[in-house]
Amino acid sequence: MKDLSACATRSTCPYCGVGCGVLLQPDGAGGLTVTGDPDHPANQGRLCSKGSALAETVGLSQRLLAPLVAGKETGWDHALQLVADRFRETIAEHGPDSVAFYVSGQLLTEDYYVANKLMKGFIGSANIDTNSRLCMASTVAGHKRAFGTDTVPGTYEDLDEADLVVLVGSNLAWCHPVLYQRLMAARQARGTKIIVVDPRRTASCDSADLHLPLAAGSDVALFNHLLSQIDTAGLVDVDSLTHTTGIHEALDSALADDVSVTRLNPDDIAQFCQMWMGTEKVVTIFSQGVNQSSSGSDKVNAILNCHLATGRIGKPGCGPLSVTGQPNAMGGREVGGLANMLACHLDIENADHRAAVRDFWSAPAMPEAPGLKAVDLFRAVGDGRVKALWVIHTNPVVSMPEADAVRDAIAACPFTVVSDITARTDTARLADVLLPAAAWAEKDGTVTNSDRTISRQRSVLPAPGQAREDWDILAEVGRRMGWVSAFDYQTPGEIFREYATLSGIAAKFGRDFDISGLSDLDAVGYDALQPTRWPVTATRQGGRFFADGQFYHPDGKARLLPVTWRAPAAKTEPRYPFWLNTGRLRDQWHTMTRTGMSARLSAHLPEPFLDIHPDDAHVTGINPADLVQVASPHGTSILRARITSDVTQGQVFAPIHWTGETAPSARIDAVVAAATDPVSGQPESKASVVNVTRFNAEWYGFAVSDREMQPSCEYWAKTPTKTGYRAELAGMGTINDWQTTARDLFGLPEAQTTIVEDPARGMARLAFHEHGQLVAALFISPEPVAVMRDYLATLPQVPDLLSGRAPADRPDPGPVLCSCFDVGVNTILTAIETKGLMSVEAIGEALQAGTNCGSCRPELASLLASAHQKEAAQ
Ligand SMILES: Nc1nc2c(c(=O)[nH]1)N[C@H]1C(S)=C(S)[C@@H](COP(=O)(O)OP(=O)(O)OC[C@H]3O[C@@H](n4cnc5c(=O)[nH]c(N)nc54)[C@H](O)[C@@H]3O)O[C@H]1N2
Ligand SMILES: Nc1nc2c(c(=O)[nH]1)N[C@H]1C(S)=C(S)[C@@H](COP(=O)(O)OP(=O)(O)OC[C@H]3O[C@@H](n4cnc5c(=O)[nH]c(N)nc54)[C@H](O)[C@@H]3O)O[C@H]1N2
Ligand code: SF4
Ligand SMILES: [Mo]
Repeated sequence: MKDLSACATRSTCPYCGVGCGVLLQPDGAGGLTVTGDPDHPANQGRLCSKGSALAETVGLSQRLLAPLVAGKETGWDHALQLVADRFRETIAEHGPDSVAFYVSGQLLTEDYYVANKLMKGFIGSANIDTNSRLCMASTVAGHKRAFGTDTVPGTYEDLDEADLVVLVGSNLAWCHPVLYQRLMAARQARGTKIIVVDPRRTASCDSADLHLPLAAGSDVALFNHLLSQIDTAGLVDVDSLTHTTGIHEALDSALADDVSVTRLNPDDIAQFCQMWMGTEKVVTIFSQGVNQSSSGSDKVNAILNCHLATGRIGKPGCGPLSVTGQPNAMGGREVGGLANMLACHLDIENADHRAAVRDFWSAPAMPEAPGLKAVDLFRAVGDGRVKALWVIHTNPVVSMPEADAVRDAIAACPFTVVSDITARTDTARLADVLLPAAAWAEKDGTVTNSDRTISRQRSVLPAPGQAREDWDILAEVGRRMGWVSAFDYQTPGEIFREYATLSGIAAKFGRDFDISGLSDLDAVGYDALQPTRWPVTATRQGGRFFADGQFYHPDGKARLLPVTWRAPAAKTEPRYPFWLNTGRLRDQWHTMTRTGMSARLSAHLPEPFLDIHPDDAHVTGINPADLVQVASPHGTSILRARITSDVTQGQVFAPIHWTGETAPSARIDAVVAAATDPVSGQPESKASVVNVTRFNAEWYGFAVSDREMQPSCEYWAKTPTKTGYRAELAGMGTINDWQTTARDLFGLPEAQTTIVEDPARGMARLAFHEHGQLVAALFISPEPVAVMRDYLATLPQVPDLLSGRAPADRPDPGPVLCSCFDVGVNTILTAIETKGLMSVEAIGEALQAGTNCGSCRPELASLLASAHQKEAAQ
């Protein structure tokens, strides 16, 4: 491969918190080449499937290119003056707490800093919260309670040196794939043991030594049991105890808990404890299965208790490691993005901290109390307390729990501003003012990843149309609201310098976050900034925290916290007998506004689904490929049933990615309840109670076309293909004229049609040609349509369209498993069978699958295992 590093620009992947370095090379025609940066410490050249497909997401087809006011294009002057005036008027009339910002862990640190300064220092309200409330808030609360500050003690290198890695509520294989590959490399090299604690069997279980499918929300009971076993075995570390308080209270609570609420096999629990206690170098990685819970903060402290009691923290190869979700989730925590924090890990409720920030900013008005946290913030929008709202870089109509109520609240808000890169989101569609933001490859700034490494994001493409960077838009609104000198920024580098200087002041209060060593970075230095792990001071750079026994509570000690298991907030009952768990898919990013543009990424799992256990499917009369309706007191969602024992009985699982743009009846957060953790305010996105019934559609359809479709039936889900779009459809009511329906769907009033119809059986197959070329097809059936979808999606290269079956010489590849080389499940299964392939490596040699980014290797392994199992059974 050509060495790009010499001429390419170094930047950072805009997706997950692993924070992989990328090399970007513009092609001069608006496109890019994206490869992994071999010199970045987070990934050493590796990228996952999403990172590898970044170049496919920079096109302008979906971009918002000009400000819109009431849906009409306008210039910046008009739009920004309107925003500044309306916010100023609302504040003048109703006070500073009548306005709010809702921002994102995907903002760059510089964007985030300006948003916070504007709201907390100048508007004088703390009503700025972020989607990190849905993501990291419980970890922040847990860290602060244990350590006195929100510090991640360890580093990624700990994964190379650990002997046991426990994944708690983390599907690392799909959500932090490059870290997972690092773990796999360590396992290969040193035999690292892996335990997965997750109610669901995930791709991360494929290489695990032990999987504990615990009952939803029962993690505290499991880790309390471990703590009591640690005590019984005499493994509490006496030396470490001199640096902590609270061991007795924590043990009392632990002993009072009953591990049977986990509903785990006692032998598995014993094995878990033995492995944990018997291994000095243990890293406990945790993520949303821990955080997104009404006892999320207690789950975090239950885990931290075990590490603190054994002194397994801050030393090579051991410690708790919270993996962050978004690319700058960590930066947002540092910069005070949450409504209860100030910049640089200072606390809003601490008068000395407030005074220091006020003086530094020369701030006219500082709030004295925390602002509204996300769930309460949207409730305040709903009941009219918040009258002007600015949503930046997030899509709450899709991602907030009780999403229909959030949608209605935003729709009714007197003044809503949305900054996004596209107008095609459920939230952007509700904006009074829609502002075009510059996208990832067009903006400059910094992000911090899960192990405290600050990396530069660098712009390599010009911002299209009128698009501007988020910090720039925010600063101009600040100036137009009257604070000219405070927001007189010309470059993100100036903002970063100011922030680094403030961190030096914060350090005087004994705070951990100190990057004052970067406060005199000039423009050239900022441009050239290499990945740097904080702290960065005159005397210290990077490294681990806490090995020295120094913590950030006033007495310098850590706290072990007494925590007690609590069941999830919702309770199952005959009307709502199932627990609904939600989470992520390998190849999609959240609400799909970017990954959804890549046909390759969309081919992995192209339709929203609900995983349900075979016994539950049997009882509810659900067959494979049926549509099901999931209902809660808050809303409903229609999804395709997948019958699988990956979920336990009584539990169902749905992915979070589908939206009004891609599958309007499948927004799963419409169903999810907005119960929150009392300490962190984080919603319980993983344990709602629901009812599941068969959705008795009267007809089902599958459509392919070379253009976008406009479905308008009860259920549809639309995905791009390499040559156009494919869609699943289902509806109620009898349709007599399929031809007219199909013409409307495809926008093809004139095209030549071939129809094969069997009205008695409710079947229809329609093909449309333009200029002799096949351009669209629709298959209708009274049952879920049985056609070879992945073959049909190669339209127009489909010789015998209306049979819906692939000819023998062009077999149906099946759903794409390896998105880098576009290799389908059927192709792999055939190769395993005909070529006698015995390993993932052999599949790679035969088909290339799994040899680039490696994200599909866990799935290849499980496909191989099931194929061989089947063979053995024959
Ligand atoms: N492909 C992809 N990667 C991503 C993202 C994406 O959208 N797509 N988003 C990024 C973001 S912002 C985040 S926050 C991370 C999230 O990364 P993860 O937290 O790894 O992902 P999730 O799928 O949300 O949830 C993890 C697991 O928690 C389990 N779980 C549910 N309830 C419980 C419980 O009570 N206890 C335990 N122990 N486990 C439970 C679920 O079954 C699920 O498998 O991923 C990041 N990476
Ligand atoms: N049920 C359930 N709900 C969940 C979760 C779950 O596990 N279960 N997970 C939660 C978590 S952890 C998270 S992080 C959230 C994520 O949820 P969201 O933050 O709502 O999802 P995204 O799709 O990442 O939204 C980002 C938006 O920013 C836009 N954008 C992209 N680049 C830019 C830019 O440079 N500037 C601006 N201004 N806009 C830009 C995108 O087009 C998109 O509309 O979802 C949460 N919701
Ligand atoms: S693991 Fe994948 S999504 Fe995450 S930063 Fe790396 S390349 Fe991007
Ligand atoms: Mo997240």
